[in-house]
Amino acid sequence: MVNAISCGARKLDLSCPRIMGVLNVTPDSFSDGGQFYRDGRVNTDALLDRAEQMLAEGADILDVGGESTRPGALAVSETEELDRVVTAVEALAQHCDTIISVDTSTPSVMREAARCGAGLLNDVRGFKRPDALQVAAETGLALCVMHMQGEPDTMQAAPTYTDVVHDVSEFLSQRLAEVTAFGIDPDRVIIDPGFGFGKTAQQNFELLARLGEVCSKEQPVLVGLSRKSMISSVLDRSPDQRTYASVALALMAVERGARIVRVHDVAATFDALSMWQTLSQSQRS
Ligand code: 8Y7
Repeated sequence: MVNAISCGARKLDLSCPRIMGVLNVTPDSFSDGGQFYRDGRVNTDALLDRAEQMLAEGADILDVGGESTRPGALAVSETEELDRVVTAVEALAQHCDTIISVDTSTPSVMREAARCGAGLLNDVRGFKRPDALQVAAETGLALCVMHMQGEPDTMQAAPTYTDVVHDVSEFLSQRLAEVTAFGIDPDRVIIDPGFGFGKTAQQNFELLARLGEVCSKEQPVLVGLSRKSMISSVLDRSPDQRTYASVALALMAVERGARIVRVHDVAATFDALSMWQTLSQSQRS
């Protein structure tokens, strides 16, 4: 089991579960869209305030995204995405002492983000765009490789699997082999089953129930369950009313072996995971 991940100049110690806080610089992300990006520009002051708050609350990584991948989201041009991400990463790298992750599938954005001080490339498309893997390899940064069936616009139409856990697991193993064949050290790679990306609510819950099977590999597993619509398949809650359910899902994922959770509600998640960590140490001693 890999116990630390090299994120460029920084190392992420994974001896306890880690929290990735979500910071979208988009006008239209489903949960925090428009907060830090309005009228065609990044609101750097608001972004830095929120970043500082998340770090104070216990975030270990900040995940910056310039493209919304929610179904039906507006397409963003490469120049626009570059501008959003570069502005945000430059500001965060200057002011915050933390690992900056960039949520992108665009090779030019990966390259520029690395130049501005990012430590982790988080690609929901699994580095499948032409040149993505080559560019990611050249940056020397860590990679989060995620499973998605289909493309954001159509992925929820009719997701089908023989066995969702087996299929996702196989995909991640294959992709890991392809990534390392590009010369990327396995200690730079995180894997992610991609909750909500081409999966029905039932498939998402099955994936969570059997997450241990995905976590049995060498690579650390990251999960994003925060405020996702699988919650609304059980409870009638708008995204900003999904905090308690999200904390419960994060805890269940960590209990099954996930090492990093991507969340909107850092403070609540930190308290819950601190209890988990304390309990797991008591069991050992
Ligand atoms: C995930 C993610 C999103 C996830 C990773 C949302 C960018 C949708 N979800 N990245 N990104 N894993 N690695 O609901 O599950 O936050 S965006």
